[in-house]
Amino acid sequence: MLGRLAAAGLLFSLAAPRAARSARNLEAPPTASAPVDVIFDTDMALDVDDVGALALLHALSDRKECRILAVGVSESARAYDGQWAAAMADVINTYYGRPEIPVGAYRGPHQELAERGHYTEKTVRAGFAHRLLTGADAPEAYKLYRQVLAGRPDLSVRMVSVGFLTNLEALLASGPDEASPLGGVELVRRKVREWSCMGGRYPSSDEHGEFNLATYPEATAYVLGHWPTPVTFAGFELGVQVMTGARLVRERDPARNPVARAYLEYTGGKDRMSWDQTAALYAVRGLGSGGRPYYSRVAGHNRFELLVGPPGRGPQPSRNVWVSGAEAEQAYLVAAMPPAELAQVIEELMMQRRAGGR
Ligand SMILES: [Ca+2]
Repeated sequence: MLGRLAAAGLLFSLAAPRAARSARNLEAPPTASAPVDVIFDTDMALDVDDVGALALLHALSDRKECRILAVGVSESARAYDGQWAAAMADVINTYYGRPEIPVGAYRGPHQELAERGHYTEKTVRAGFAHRLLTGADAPEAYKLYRQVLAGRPDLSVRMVSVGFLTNLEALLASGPDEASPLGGVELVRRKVREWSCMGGRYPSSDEHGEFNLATYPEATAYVLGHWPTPVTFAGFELGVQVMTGARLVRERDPARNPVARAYLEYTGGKDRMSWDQTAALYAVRGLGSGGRPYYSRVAGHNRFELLVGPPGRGPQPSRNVWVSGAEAEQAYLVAAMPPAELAQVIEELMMQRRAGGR
């Protein structure tokens, strides 16, 4: 592994922050004082923490802390995972009483992955109400995001991504359309306040990268090189310590609650790491809530490097490296409470009974 790293040549690196350092720095993290508008971008079928994150956002919506404007699936709708992920997202939205939340899908090329999200197919087929049957029927996510962003006040939307950056690449690369005369970068600059990204490892990954950033490395390089707003990263090392799901499966009925069902299908009832929930929680509550600090942040920027690796199957090798700098518009999160306490905060939201439901 080390030999491969030493032999790897740096092809190019991107991701120096381009946004102007102005009032939009990271000194004003989100607070719980007003509902936070979020777009949730997910690779839901590959792991179950995406389900936990979307459930958490619905719980926070029931508490009037956020609004979910749209959900986008970052796996290609041409492939198994993307087809079922979109239906799974619709199942969850419908369960929480928000079937109107639009669900979009990525339509670009599919990166073949060894693991497949069978839990989504099993849960969707288990009889939970939903209208969207497959990602193939969903609108293209970046177009959906353009529509949603164009209709929102300036600097009001928080983007939450907990999977691949395929949709965000398509959004940034998009040109004017019927939704907006603005190009993608300018539309994001105008409408998005901050991007909360589960991706990368901090202060640096090895040459295998982190799954979300490394599976579509060209998309990652493009997005990190062009994203025009503050970004806060929740890294692998944060969520890997935060174990949730077992209590959810024990105390909620998997026959009635699709979140519990998805966890049961994926984990068999055991706890699972909570990578995606850490980013979703930050997007809505910022560094803490109710006088309880969840996180602290390390300022700087995330340098993403595409490496020259041995020819073979799979994506090009990549890694991320944190470059510290107090004036930067990016940060990564560090837990400010013991992982078990953060897990309790997250799991209680995942378990929160839906408004008017059981
Ligand atoms: Ca994910």
